[in-house]
Amino acid sequence: GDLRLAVLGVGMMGAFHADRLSRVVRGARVTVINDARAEQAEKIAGQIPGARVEPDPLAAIAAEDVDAVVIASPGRFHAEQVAACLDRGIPVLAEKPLTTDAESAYRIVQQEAALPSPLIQVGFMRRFDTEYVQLRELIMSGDIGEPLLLHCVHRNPAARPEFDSSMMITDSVVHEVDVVRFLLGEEITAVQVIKPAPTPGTPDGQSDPMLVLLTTEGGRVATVEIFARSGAGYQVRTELVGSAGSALIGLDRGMITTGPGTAGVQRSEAIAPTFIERFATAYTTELQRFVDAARAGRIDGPGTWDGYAAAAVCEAGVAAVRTGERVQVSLQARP
Ligand code: ISE
Repeated sequence: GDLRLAVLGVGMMGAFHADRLSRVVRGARVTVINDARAEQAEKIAGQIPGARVEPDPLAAIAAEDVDAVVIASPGRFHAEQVAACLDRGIPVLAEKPLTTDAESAYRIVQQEAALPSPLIQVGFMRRFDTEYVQLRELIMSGDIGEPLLLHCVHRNPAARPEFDSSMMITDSVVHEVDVVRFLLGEEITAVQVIKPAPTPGTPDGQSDPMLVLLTTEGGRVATVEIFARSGAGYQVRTELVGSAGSALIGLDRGMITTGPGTAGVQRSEAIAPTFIERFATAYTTELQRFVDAARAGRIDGPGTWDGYAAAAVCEAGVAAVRTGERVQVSLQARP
């Protein structure tokens, strides 16, 4: 029968997942909705036929009418909720970050490694985006030569004041951390952060934008420009420079218009307002992959090790923001 899911945390992301799971993804049914805000839980459950609210996240994970869990609660709740899913032995799609620090993420790695088979898929949805997949295939084909440099741009239009420089690393740059590991197929060994003059609206004591330099095992370097508050649409681009050419992904498709500008006739393109529009198809593919794998009893896709490695790099990144130093990343043994 259908995979019966609990969705924990129904803010922007969780509400989107719950909707897609109930209306678009095949073989899935949302039975339980949980959110720390009772009103929000009621509102979302009210939009999903057959879904009920469970106010306690651990009770939602334990519920009899739940076969698998999607965790989209704030990152600080992930460690406990993911562990509870592993305790019960049911599959879990955990939104990024897997957890907020390397130590708790590694505990999850160890807990999962002791099970007969992996149960966690981590929400690195860019791995399901057609352009990232194409870029990876191009690199693997060798047609672009040796991959040398990656330039990543990640601009969010706006953010709440609580979205500080640490969260810019753990919640936003974490995607580039995974993209670099995914595209280059090697671990990141050091992180450095440069803090340009802040954009207006940056909260006191915070840095927005930042330039993050990621160095890999093979000595390759990725630059990441991160804005929480660029003021101008959602823009995520990645350019790979290889020894035999370069490739750029992430120019928004959508409507292109031409019209008069200050320098004559200019061409303009529509920009996705948020990550929901930009990555809608990737999120749906991600959910379908999780549901298919959970029903087949074989979880795949970005896994716990990817979540742990990203947490370790981001922990170093947060230290790099604070100290201004280049911070080394060292990973524990892979089980
Ligand atoms: C958000 O949580 C996401 O995961 C988006 O993909 C990212 O672009 C954004 O910066 C994060 O806040």
